[in-house]
Amino acid sequence: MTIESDAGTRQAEADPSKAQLTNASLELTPELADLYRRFDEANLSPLWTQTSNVLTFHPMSKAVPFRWRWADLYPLAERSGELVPVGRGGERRAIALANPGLGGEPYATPTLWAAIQYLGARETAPEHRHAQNAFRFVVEGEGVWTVVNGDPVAMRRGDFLLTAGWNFHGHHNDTDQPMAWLDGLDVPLSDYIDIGFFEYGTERVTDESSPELSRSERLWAYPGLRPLSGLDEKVSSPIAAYRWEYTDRALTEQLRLEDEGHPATVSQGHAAIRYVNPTNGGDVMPTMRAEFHRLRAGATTRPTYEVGSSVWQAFDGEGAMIVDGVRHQLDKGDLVVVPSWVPWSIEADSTFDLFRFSDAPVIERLGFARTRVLDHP
Ligand code: 1HN
Repeated sequence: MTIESDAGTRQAEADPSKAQLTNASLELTPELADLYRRFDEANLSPLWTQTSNVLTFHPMSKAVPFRWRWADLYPLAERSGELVPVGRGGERRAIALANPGLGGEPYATPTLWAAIQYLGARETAPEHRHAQNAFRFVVEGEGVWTVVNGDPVAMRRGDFLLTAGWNFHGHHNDTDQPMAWLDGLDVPLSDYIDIGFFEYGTERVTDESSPELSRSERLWAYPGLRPLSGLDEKVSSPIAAYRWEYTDRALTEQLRLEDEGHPATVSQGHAAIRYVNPTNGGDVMPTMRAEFHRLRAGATTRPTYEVGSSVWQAFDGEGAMIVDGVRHQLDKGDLVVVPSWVPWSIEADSTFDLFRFSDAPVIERLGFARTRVLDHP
C-alpha cells in the first residue's frame, strides 16, 4: 500500500481500512517498463499506477490541520509595516497562511485563502477589483474604512465585511494607529478553476470620508426588510458590513432563550449564526460561508467530520479546538485550519467566541456535502 500524503499516513495508521485504494502489486517486467516509458513520452498516466488521491475511501486532503497564533502573526505584520510600503503592484500588505501540506502555496486550504492584512496610520491601499470574492473579519481595532464601489464602510472589532467579486475596493486608515484584520478569499479555488480577472482602480480611494454607516447598510441592513427598489436575487449579499452589535445580540439571545427553556442553540450551550444574503437567504457569497459561534463556559461540541474545509478564528474568551485528536488552546486571534473530513470539536473554558469561514456553499451546490457527527466527545 502506498501512502503519499501526511494525511494519508495519519489516517491509515488510525484505521488501515480507511486508507486509499491499493495499487495491486504487479511485477515490473522489461516489457511493462517499456510500456510505462512509452506512456511517459506520450504524456499519459495509467490509473493502476496512481499513488495520489485519485480514489480514496474518504477525503484525504493534502492540507493538514494547523494553528497560527495571532501573537506570532501580528508582530510580523507590524514589521512588514515598517519595511514594505503599501501601494500599486503589491496592492496589499497581506500575509497569507500557507498550509504546510500545500507545497508552499499561499493557501490555507485547497479552496480558501486566509491572510492577516496590516494598514499603518494614515495609509491607503489603492482601489482595484478582481473576480475573486473577499471578506474581512475584524478581530481587534478600528479606524480603517474599506471603500467598496465608492461606498466607505467602517471596519470595527467583530464586524464582518464583504467585498464580493468584481467590486472595486480600497482601504484607508483614518487614524494615527495601525490596524490589522483577517482577509478571506476564494483565491485557491479560483486558481484551480481559472476564473481570475483583475483591474486597477484609482490610486487613492474614491471617497475618503468616514461615515458611521455605509450606504449599503442604510439601504439593506434592517432585519427581515428589503427595499422594493429591485427585487432581483443577487448572487452575493448587498450588505457590505454585518455589525458586531447584531451578531453579539443574536448569540446572547439564543443562549438566553435556552436559559428560559426555549432551546434555540445548535446544541447545549452552543449558539451560532450564519451570515446570509438577504435577497435569497443563502450564503453571503457563492463560494464562501461565514458563521459565528459562541459556547458557554464548560460547553463542548461533538466531534464533527465535514466534506469541505474551514478556517476558524478565536475572537474572545478561553477555549480549545481539538482537530484530529490534537488539542489547540486558543487565544484571541489565533487561526485554525480544518481540512476536509478531519474531525473537529470545541471546548469552552469561559464563554468562548469564534468566527468561522468555509467553502461549504461550493461543496453543497456541487452535491458533495456529507457530515458525520460523533455521539460522544
Ligand atoms: C486583496 O485584494 C485584498 O483587497 C486582500 O484587501 C487580500 C489576497 C489575495 C488577492 C487579493 C484586499 C488579497 C487580495
